[in-house]
Amino acid sequence: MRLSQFFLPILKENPREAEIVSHRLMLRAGMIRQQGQGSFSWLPLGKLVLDKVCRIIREEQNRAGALEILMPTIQSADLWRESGRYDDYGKEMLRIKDRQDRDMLYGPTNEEVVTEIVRAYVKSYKDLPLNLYHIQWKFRDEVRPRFGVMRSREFLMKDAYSFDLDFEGAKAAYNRMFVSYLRTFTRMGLQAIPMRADTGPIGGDLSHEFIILADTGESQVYCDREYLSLQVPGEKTDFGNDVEIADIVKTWTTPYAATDEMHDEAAWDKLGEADRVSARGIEVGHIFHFGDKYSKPMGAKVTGPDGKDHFVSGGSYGIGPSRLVAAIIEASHDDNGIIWPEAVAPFDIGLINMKVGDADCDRVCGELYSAFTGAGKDVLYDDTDQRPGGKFATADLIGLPWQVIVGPRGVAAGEIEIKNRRTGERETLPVTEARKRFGAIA
Ligand code: P5A
Repeated sequence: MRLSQFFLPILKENPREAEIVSHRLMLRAGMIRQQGQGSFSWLPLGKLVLDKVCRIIREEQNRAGALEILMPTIQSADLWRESGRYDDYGKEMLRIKDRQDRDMLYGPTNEEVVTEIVRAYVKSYKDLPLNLYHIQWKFRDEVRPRFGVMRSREFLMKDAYSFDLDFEGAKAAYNRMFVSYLRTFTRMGLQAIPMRADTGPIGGDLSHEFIILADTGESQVYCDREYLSLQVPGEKTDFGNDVEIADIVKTWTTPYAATDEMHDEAAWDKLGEADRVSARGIEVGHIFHFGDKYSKPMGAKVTGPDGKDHFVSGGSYGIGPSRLVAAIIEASHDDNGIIWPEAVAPFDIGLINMKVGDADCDRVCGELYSAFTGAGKDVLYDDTDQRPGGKFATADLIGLPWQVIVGPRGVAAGEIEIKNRRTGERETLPVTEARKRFGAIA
């Protein structure tokens, strides 16, 4: 992508409304545009990152055996009357009427809709286990939308829903999602700690929040320092092996970790002073086991191997991709801007032409651009007539992992410079070496 043809509305000044660094940097880097209270448009740079985050989530959900669907945002109130949540949910739910005066709502979550699907089609235990997920917009009329996309009213959620014959099956499904979440967040360069959590309006008796430690986090959390060095399960993890998965969950739930609402002072006191981490945290995922909370009132049952009817045992599993984009920035930035982990970077390389119009710079940039893109790299080519200082500032602000800098003096000597955004290290290389560095053999 040529920057001259991209839409990157960079802000020079710090936006006054932004209280935390991720909100400030997302606005300054032209990633999002606020459209109303707690409501944002995703501009091209932001959308690229959001898509990369969603891709990782999808890959890990699919790996763990979940199947992608897509459910509507606008739901019928009648379904929610069946589960009993229409009255319980309170003011966070946006209630709407259609032209026939029917009560509708903008989904804050989808337990009812997905249970209706399962009730309609799944009749036998042989059709289980089943885990259906989608990545869809939600609306919650939050009391205090704040911090940009971190706590917005309209936000993206990956929500998965598992259905099993009994508790044992449901627990195995819960465990698979638990392990899948560990892998998902690690792939985004985040260290997420699962913590016992309150179940709130989703309900149930077993729940974990996945928390990123960050000073700007909204939750107070407590955990054993051991979590900071636990090994995250690798790509070869066998999601078909319930025992292996349960073992991983055991390892990740044995040391103490809890959010404020579930904090147990007695257990905490038993930890040595040096092992205690008491910090602020950002909740990026939340998983629930709730058994027959929805299947029973809504009549979602299957015939078991015993020939009898069983209400399916369920759980739901949420990740906030839009919040994650902000959380990644909270965890990875410096004074000059964002530092994207490679897996979610909007582009892999920022190719900077220091003197557009100089025949040699233009030629070398053109060649490198084709070579890098040919090697499968996403490249943002700064071919604008901005001055070099401005180009460097933009490249640092938008945080691409690598900058490849092409200037007239270097080019005359057959050399270019590369800069690693994270370490700040610069290296001068012959052009052919630079190609090789990014997998583009001359
Ligand atoms: C689990 C999936 C649920 O709604 N039902 C379906 C369950 N859980 S949750 O904890 O309430 O939300 C799941 C994740 O969504 C993100 N999230 C938000 N992101 C941005 N702005 C918000 N206002 C917001 N509310 C929730 C979080 O990442 C949360 O873990």
